[in-house]
Amino acid sequence: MFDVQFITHFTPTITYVDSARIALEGGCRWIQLRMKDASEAELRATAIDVQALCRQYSATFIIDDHVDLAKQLHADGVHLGKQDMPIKEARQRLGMNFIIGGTANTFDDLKQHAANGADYIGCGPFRFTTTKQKLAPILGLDGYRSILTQMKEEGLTLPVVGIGGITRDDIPALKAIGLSGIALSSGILKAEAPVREMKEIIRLAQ
Ligand code: TZP
Ligand code: MG
Repeated sequence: MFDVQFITHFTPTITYVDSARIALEGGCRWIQLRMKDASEAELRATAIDVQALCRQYSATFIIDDHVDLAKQLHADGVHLGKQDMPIKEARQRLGMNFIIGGTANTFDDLKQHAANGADYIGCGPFRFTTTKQKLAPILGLDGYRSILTQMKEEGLTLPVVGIGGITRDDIPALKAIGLSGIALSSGILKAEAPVREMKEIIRLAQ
């Protein structure tokens, strides 16, 4: 199974909750609530609504950055970047019953996250995207091949999800090189028919 994670992102036309609903209606079963620059109150209220939706669809619900909120709400997990709470500390706070994802831009990042107890890695960027600021160097397929080869050499087996500028057309190649899945945002939010786009992505991921 090739996993598909939908990551929310601010748009002037689709609310965070509606975007999660779109992804779920399109068959996605893994939502990451990412709300850069939102107030604590807005984040919390949205998280409660998105979590309820995810429960309706039996989907996994994880929150970007906010470990304590994830714990309070009994979310399924968190996703942490290199500037966020260290994964080791998050694991201490959350215990083993939460999913902890970590962002890696290099094999060294990945290795460190694995040693610190990450459950999966979001690895990228695959290509340029405006969804994230201060983007790390582009990996492309060759970057992933190199990271996946080094993982094999060192016996690391945790799931690696590709991220950054991924569209439906990339799925066959990303599957073929051995990634565990993809995480995407604008590929859905900027699509003409977002639910249909997610359906197509889920179909290609099967
Ligand atoms: N990190 C790199 S890209 C990204 C994050 C969190 C968001 C998803 O990007 P895209 O290009 O909109 O799918
Ligand atoms: Mg972060």
